[in-house]
Amino acid sequence: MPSLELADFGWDHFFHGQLSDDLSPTSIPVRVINVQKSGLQVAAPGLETHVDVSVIGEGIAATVGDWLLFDSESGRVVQRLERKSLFKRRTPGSDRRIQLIAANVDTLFAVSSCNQDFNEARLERYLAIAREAGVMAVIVLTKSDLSEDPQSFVRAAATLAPDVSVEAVNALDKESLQSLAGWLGNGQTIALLGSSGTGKSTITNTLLGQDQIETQDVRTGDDKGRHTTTSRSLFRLPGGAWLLDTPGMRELQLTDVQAGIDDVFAEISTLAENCRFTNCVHESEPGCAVRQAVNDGNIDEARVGRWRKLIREEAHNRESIAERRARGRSLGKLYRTIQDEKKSSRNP
Ligand SMILES: Nc1nc2c(ncn2[C@@H]2O[C@H](COP(=O)(O)OP(=O)(O)OP(=O)(O)O)[C@@H](O)[C@H]2O)c(=O)[nH]1
Ligand SMILES: [Mg+2]
Ligand SMILES: [Zn+2]
Repeated sequence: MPSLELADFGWDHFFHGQLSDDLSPTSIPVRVINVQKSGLQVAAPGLETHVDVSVIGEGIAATVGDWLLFDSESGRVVQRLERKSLFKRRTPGSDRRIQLIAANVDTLFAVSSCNQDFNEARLERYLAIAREAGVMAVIVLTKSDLSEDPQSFVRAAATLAPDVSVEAVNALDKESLQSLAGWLGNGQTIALLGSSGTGKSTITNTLLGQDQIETQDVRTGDDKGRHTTTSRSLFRLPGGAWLLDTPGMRELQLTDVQAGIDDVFAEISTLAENCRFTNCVHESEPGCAVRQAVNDGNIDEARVGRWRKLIREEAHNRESIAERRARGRSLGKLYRTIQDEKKSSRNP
C-alpha cells in the first residue's frame, strides 16, 4: 500500500497525542490487522508484516484494530497505544477468560437476517457492547431478498434500542449495500458482529468487490455453513474504510457492560429506579415498577425477560474466577465464624 498515509489507517489526534516528544525516530506506529497464535499481522504506510509473539514486549496484549509502536531498529513492539474503544467478552467454558474482540472500532454493524435466524436477544447483546464502548451501532439485516416482508424485521429491530439505525440489505448486491455507505468513510473502522451464517463475510466480499473470504451456504439440518470464518481480520475497502470480519461467536457472554445494558434497555432501566427495593430483581417483589408496567401492558414482557437475563449474566461475568473463589472463601469464613459463634453461645 504505497501511497497511503497514517490517517488512511484510522490514525488521528487521539493517537498522535500519545506520542512522547522524545520518541525514537526509529519507532513507527503500526496497526494490528490480524491476530494469529504465532503473532500479529500489522500494517502502516508502505509496510505490512508479521510480528512474531517473541518480539512483542512483555505485558503488551494486542487485539485487532490496536495501534502499536514498532521499533524498526530492534524489530520489537515497544508499546500499545491507549484505545478509543474496546470490545471484549468472557469466553465460554471453564476457563472464562476475558477475550479481546476488537479495538478502536468507530462503528459496529450488528448483523442478523430477515428470516428465522432473526434474533432480538443477540442484537441487544451487540448493542449493549457498542453502547458501553461508546461506539455507534447500526443493525444490518441481511437476506432481505429472501424475505416476503423485510420491513417487518426492520420494525422489530428498531424497537431494540433508542435511536438505533436499521438497514435491510441483500448482502450479495453492491447496490443494496449503498445504504451503508454513510458509515464507510476513509479511515473509518467498522466491525461486523453476528451469528454464523448471517452474511458477515458476504458483506465484506461484496464491499471489497471481490470474493476474498470464503463463505458457505447454510444448509438446514446438518449445520453446514456454520463457522466458516475462523479468524478476525481487517480489510481495507476501495473507499478507504477498514472492515473487520469476525467469526460468528456461539456465545457472546457480556462482561463489564452495565451502562451499555442500561442504555439499550433505557425504557426499562428508568422504570426500575422506581422499584420499592433497590435490589429488586423484578420477579415477585412488592412495589416492583417493572412488573407493574408489564401488567399494565406498557412494556413488553419478553423484552423484560431478556433484560433480566443480560443483567444477571453481566453481573456473574464481571467477577473473574479468582474473585469468585475469593468471595467463596470469605463467605466460607463468614459461615464458619457464624457457626463458631453459635457453638460458643450454645456452650458458654
Ligand atoms: N440471498 C442472500 N444470501 C445471503 C445474504 N447474505 C449472506 N447470504 C448467504 O448466506 C451464506 C452464509 O454467509 P456468510 O457470509 O458465509 O456468513 P458469515 O456471517 O460470514 O458466517 P461465519 O463466517 O460462519 O460467521 C452464504 O451462502 C451467503 O451467500 C443475502 O443478503 N442474501
Ligand atoms: Mg464469515
Ligand atoms: Zn422491580
